[in-house]
Amino acid sequence: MDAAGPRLAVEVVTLFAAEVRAALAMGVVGRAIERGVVKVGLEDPRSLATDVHGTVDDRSYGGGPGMVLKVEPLASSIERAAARLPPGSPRIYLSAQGRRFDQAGARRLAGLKGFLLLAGRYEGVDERLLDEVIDEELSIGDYVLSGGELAALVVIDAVARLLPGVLGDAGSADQESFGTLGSGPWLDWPHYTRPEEWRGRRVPEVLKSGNHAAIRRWRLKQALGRTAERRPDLIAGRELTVEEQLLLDEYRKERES
Ligand code: 4FV
Repeated sequence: MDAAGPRLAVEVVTLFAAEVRAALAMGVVGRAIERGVVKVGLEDPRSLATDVHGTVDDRSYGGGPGMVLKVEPLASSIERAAARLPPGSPRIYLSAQGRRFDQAGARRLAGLKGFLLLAGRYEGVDERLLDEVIDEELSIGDYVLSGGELAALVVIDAVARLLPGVLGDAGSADQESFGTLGSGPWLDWPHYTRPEEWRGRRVPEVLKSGNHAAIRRWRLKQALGRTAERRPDLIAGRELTVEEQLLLDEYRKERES
């Protein structure tokens, strides 16, 4: 950790601190934490439960299945963890009711000095906690998880990759899906490595040509074509450059033939 401290400080409030810590120790995120670029703190609300049993959940007012996380242990854990973060760090609850998390959201969080993630369990948390101490809700997708931990790990991974020095060569974060190749958040182009031929399938000649302009053009064409085919919602309403429109038309013609 250099004197200036971490580039990004994250606090995760979770009942499964050990599991989150273990999952964070993988790959580029694990290295970013080792190198002190990212600092991740963990806070377990059970340690702040007010009764001898360490109770953090209770039955739901109004009845119904499942338990709800109690407001007191969560509020004090959030406030204790937030005290370790740079002032103004947003407190984010991961839930299916949240704003959809995407690459633009990852770029926004990567621009901050710190943020707190609350990982719920059971049916969720007492709504008053969200009203009182949570700044925003984020969702990683329209499905219900049994806990917010996996969503918290998704957010930390997507954000950490955007921090300077975390990915091998600086440019690679830009040159990915939803990166900034050309004018838009296009899907990724196909990747190949040795062998040159596998089960009669050859690596596209252009990629072995060494002609970087032709390679860039081929990759942009693939990114545009695959985006138009698989995620037309990402292209709809976007102003393509003249070159991009040409490449997309070319891609479509080649697909028809
Ligand atoms: C979720 C999602 C999600 C809510 C109750 C965990 C669950 C339990 N988080 N995107 N979809 N969270 O389903 O982020 O607390």
